[in-house]
Amino acid sequence: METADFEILKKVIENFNIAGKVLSVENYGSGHINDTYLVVEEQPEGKKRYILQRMNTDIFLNTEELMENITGVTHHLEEKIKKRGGDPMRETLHVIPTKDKAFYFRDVDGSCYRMYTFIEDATSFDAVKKPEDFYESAVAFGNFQSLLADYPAETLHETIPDFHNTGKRFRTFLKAVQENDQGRVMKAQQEISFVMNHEADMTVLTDMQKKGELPLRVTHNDTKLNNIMLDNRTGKAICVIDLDTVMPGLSVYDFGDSIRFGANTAAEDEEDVSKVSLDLNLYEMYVKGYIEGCKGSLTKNELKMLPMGAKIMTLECGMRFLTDYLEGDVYFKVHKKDHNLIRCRTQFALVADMEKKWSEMEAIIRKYS
Ligand code: ADP
Ligand code: GN1
Ligand code: MG
Repeated sequence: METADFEILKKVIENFNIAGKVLSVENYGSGHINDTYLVVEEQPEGKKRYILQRMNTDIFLNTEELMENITGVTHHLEEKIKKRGGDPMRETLHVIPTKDKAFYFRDVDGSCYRMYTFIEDATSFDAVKKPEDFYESAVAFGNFQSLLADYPAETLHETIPDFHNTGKRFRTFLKAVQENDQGRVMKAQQEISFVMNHEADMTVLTDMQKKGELPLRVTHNDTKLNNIMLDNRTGKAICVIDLDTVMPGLSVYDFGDSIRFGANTAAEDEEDVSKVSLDLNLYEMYVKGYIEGCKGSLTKNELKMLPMGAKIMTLECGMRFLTDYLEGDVYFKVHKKDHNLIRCRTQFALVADMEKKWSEMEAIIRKYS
């Protein structure tokens, strides 16, 4: 990190209600949305670590509402964790207020920052190392949904409207193709055709929701494996993080997004698509864990639509990467040339593989329902 950036961040940190002297600030994690930093501070009892985030205010337009959601949800979780005898300092995120008792700090240039206590002795994985870890993450995401089942959903702000409205995202995609602002359409012909061939899938879940066939619940909506922390010692998933998109949604979205990311035999940005496939063993582990974590709350229709959730979340995510590629990489962080196009290709290869394995995917759900 440049010295100038370090000095800016040090000044930012002075506004938060922490006591010691800042020793270091480093870029941290591999999220696509916020700028995340690891802060190390010297305190009388030793070194203490924090997470500092410059929130993405181009994506989350209302910081006040975003932080209201996060503090509301974390307080609710804290109470539940205390009641079951857990350790709320490790099992949920903790927002550190500013010296003015606000939940975030707005700098003179408009940048908005928040701080969390660092969850120690735990790791967030970018890929599944052991199948048991994936199972643990499933239990924890299912559990997260159960813990929020009595959260007053009407008090939650929609931090990104229509986040998983796949039909609306399809229309945005069509507009990006039509406008072809960056002249990239020619390079993405095959991927564009893939989306067009899947038009019929786009509204399947939202139509069922509208008809009352799938219930709205308080869901996480971004259930990537690296949005969960696993205890280094016990291997148990201890804390669900990245709560920016906790909003009313469908359980099949949460299930589906985890499968999209964690049950892929390749990384989200693998350049060799022949390495991409759905690992049915990991899929089965996740099905078992998620159904257990949801503690019998999933309806017949929800269970039946879990494979569709996996397919639609993967299709939607690929379409979002493709749209961002066509629009000039304005949404997701990119780290190399054509990064969003590469990511889109892995997602569509995974959709295609799911289609081949559809009957197995359905049979596994029946086994655990
Ligand atoms: P993004 O929205 O950009 O994905 P996240 O909130 O997921 O940002 O944070 C990025 C990464 O930072 C996470 O994947 C995790 O590794 C790490 N992280 C975030 N919050 C904490 C925390 N409280 N304790 C430890 N690590 C954290
Ligand atoms: C983003 O924030 P992060 O990196 O955990 C994105 C998700 C995508 C994911 C793809 C707020 O997740 O919706 O599925 O990238 N989050 C937002 O990896 O758009
Ligand atoms: Mg994240």
